[in-house]
Amino acid sequence: MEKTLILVKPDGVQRCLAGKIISRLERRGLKIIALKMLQMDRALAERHYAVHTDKPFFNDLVKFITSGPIIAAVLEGEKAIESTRQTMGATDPKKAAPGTIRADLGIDMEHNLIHGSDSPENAQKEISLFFKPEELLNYTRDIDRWLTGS
Ligand code: IDP
Ligand code: MG
Repeated sequence: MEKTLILVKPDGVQRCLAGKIISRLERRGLKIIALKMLQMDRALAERHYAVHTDKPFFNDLVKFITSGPIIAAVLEGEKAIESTRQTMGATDPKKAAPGTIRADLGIDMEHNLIHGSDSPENAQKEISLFFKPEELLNYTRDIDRWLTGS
């Protein structure tokens, strides 16, 4: 089973959309195996967005992601990374497909509500920035039993 990291960004928390965003991912079958609320500091934000260090928007990105509380979660499921990215929609809410979180609820490139890992390598790195291994819970949901008939 694949794991991915999501962050409900400060705009999601401020606009009271955190539950709605997480619910859309849960409805796709993704399983929450870790969850916490925190406010990122600059050091964590710089590590999390290290691939964007040289981009012109890097400073604004770090400023925004550290501007208020966020919710971090690890989601598990088959093709969890792709499935989460699909449900999120394209980076720019104006270009995202209707029905996606960003298209339906996002405002602009900066205020696009959610982060999701984009590859298995990055997912592993990002999960370890936010969670200790023992914070990822291993459990079976009722629906998993129904699906597998076990
Ligand atoms: P992603 O979140 O869809 O994976 P990335 O390219 O990894 O998109 O960029 C990280 C975040 O940086 C985006 O979610 C968005 O908020 C912000 N961002 C990306 N490109 C731009 C830009 O051209 N201008 C302003 N902000 C941007
Ligand atoms: Mg990205």
